[in-house]
Amino acid sequence: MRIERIEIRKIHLPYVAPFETSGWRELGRDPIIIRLEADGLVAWGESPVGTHPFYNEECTDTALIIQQKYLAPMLLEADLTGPEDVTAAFARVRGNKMAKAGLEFAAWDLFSQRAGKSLADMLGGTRDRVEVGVSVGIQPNIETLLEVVEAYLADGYGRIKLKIKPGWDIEPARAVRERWPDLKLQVDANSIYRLEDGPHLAELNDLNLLLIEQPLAHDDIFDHAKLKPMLANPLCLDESIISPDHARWAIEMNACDIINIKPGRIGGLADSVRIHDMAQAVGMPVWHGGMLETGIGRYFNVALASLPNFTLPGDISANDRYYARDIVTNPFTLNQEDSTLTVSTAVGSGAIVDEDFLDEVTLETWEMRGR
Ligand code: OSB
Ligand code: MG
Repeated sequence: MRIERIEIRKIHLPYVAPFETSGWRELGRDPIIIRLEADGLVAWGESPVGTHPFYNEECTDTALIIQQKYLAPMLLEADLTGPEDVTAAFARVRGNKMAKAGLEFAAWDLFSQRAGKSLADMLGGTRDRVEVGVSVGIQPNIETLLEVVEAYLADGYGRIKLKIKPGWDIEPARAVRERWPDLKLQVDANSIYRLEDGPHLAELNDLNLLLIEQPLAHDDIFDHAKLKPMLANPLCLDESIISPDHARWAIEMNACDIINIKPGRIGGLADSVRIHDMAQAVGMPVWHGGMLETGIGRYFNVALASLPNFTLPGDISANDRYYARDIVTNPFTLNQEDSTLTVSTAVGSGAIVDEDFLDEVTLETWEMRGR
């Protein structure tokens, strides 16, 4: 199949509340929304890039340039037999995984529509609901943190992740654990610590955490392997796992117990499924991370998380935890009885785009047509 037209938009959506990690604080997001036309079909995707290059090396404006100058022309040149061909079509471009992923997601939507199947079926999903939690940003003080966590628990979320950093790690985690002894609780450091901080991180050892996520550098695997024996809580990699090879290296080096899969960070769904399968084969659990996706990206997240080895709750909260108004007319709502989202059974990704609102939040639009 040939793609006939590619439309790329930079948008802005404000969060319902500021989001703060060990490395940045932001009030909203500027992701890239992709629209493809082919064979009389319209398909959508999202590059879940940050506005600034503080999580990984990409940001909205670099992703736009890479898409416009390289990826869109490559995609228009390709004769695709399936969505799996997109990764190969982009292989000459190094890195830039989130720029690639938005286009690859749209190709999955396109081919799912053409096959008359749901995206979850196309990917090999096996469950109709996926368990989810909330990623709670750094708060001004512990009293506020306990209130914020309590409100999410009252909403029906059954798993909480705390963002941590030096000066906001052991005490907040301990305070939440003491207040809710049975809560599914985990922490995420977003690469702020060094190997020398191992003994400090070991102070979390008695808190019965589901996992500790990416304590060391964003591009490190080696030091994580050295840190792991110091920690009683399972060690999970996020930032470092950017390809199936990186996952294999982490597994072979015994650098983690668990892998966080974000299809944006990995460059698409095809390689995310490969990592899922590789981890499953060695008995390593995976879970679905989040990049505060809009409603469009969220449909891809939920479909991917329906695969069998996603056995820990995902950072895939309901749309209203992020945005007062989202760019889809069918946002996800939380199933409060079991802290899940329901996997779409509609043909394609399932996202129904609110094109009027999308126009309102669009900052720039660019298009390219095939020959
Ligand atoms: O490290 O998991 C992360 C958001 C942006 C960048 C990195 C991360 C996050 C989150 C949010 O933790 C998860 C979500 O989308 O709810
Ligand atoms: Mg993380």
